Amino acid sequence: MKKLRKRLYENEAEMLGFKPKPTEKQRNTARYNITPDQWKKVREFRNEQTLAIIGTSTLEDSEGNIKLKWVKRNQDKEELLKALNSVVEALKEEIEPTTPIKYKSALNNANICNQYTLTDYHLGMMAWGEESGDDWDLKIAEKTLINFFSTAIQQSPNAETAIFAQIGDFLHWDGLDAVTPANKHVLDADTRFTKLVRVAIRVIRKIIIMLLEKYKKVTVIMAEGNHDPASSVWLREMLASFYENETRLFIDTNPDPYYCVTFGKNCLFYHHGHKKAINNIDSVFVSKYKKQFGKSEYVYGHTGHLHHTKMLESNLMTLEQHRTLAAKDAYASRGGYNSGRDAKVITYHKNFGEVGRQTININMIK
Ligand SMILES: [Mn+2]
Repeated sequence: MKKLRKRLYENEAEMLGFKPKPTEKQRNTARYNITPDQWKKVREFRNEQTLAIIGTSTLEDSEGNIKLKWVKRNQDKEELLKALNSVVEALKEEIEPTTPIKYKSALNNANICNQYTLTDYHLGMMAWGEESGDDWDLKIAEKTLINFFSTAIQQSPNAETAIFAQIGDFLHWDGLDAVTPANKHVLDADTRFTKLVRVAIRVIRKIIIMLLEKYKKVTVIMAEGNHDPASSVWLREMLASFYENETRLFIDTNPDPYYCVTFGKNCLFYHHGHKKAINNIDSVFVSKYKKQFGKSEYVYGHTGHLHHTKMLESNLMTLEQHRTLAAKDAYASRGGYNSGRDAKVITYHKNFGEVGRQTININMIK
């Protein structure tokens, strides 16, 4: 039989029939090889003793041999011990083993969708750190965006579905001249348009591969912004035909700058914010997507454009204006627009709406 090595007090050793050690020191540190049954006996003995014994006295002869031993017991404590034991017994009778906990399939991954929210990335913009706080150029922007997606994909919960919501101004400028399309304001650019187009295509393709590796189904919104009304068109169309055979990927090619994705009971809207601001956009979304809105229980609208966070809730939906990961250009810096830099992954549940979010700050991915 397997033996246990246990430290026993002198009286316990004696109880089991061992000869006590000759000296006080040896007795204090004595260890014995005992059977599990003997150990059980010792524990029972200890249980009985602990509460009730309040002290012991011994009478020794001139050679140190114990002649007499008194064990002082507390009558009340003995009674208490008995009472406690009966309570324990009663509790044991009343406790019924629980039935096994059922796995909630309503909380599994198929019911979750992660929205990678990216806006105003201003790829191709040039910012000089010394002047506006942080450097920004094509190289930095490409590296930062890949870092964002690898961090964000790693941090977001497992899910079957993802939305890549690019809400506009992905490209800083929109043609051979680096100017704003509407007012022809000259922009700080890095540098040649063909180079910008190449990097844009390359980085979006990399992101799509990363997303398809994690998700069974991916929807891509390439929203129009005021900086890239034409480039967002060719980006959407190019991606749609390039990935024609990728059945797990859906590229939204809607030419109207108001976009809608539904997921379970969620209705998700996107608009850059250049045509309609966050304060009165809810009715525009609803009027354009009455059917999708009517079937949904949780409704969210997402915008960008102004580079700073704003959240509000109307009677129709929750609205959120997002920050950007991009650095400030000289125009923003000189104008005193100093909002923080981050991007978010928002997690929606089919039945419960938004259930979580991951915020990736620029300093996590620099
Ligand atoms: Mn904008």
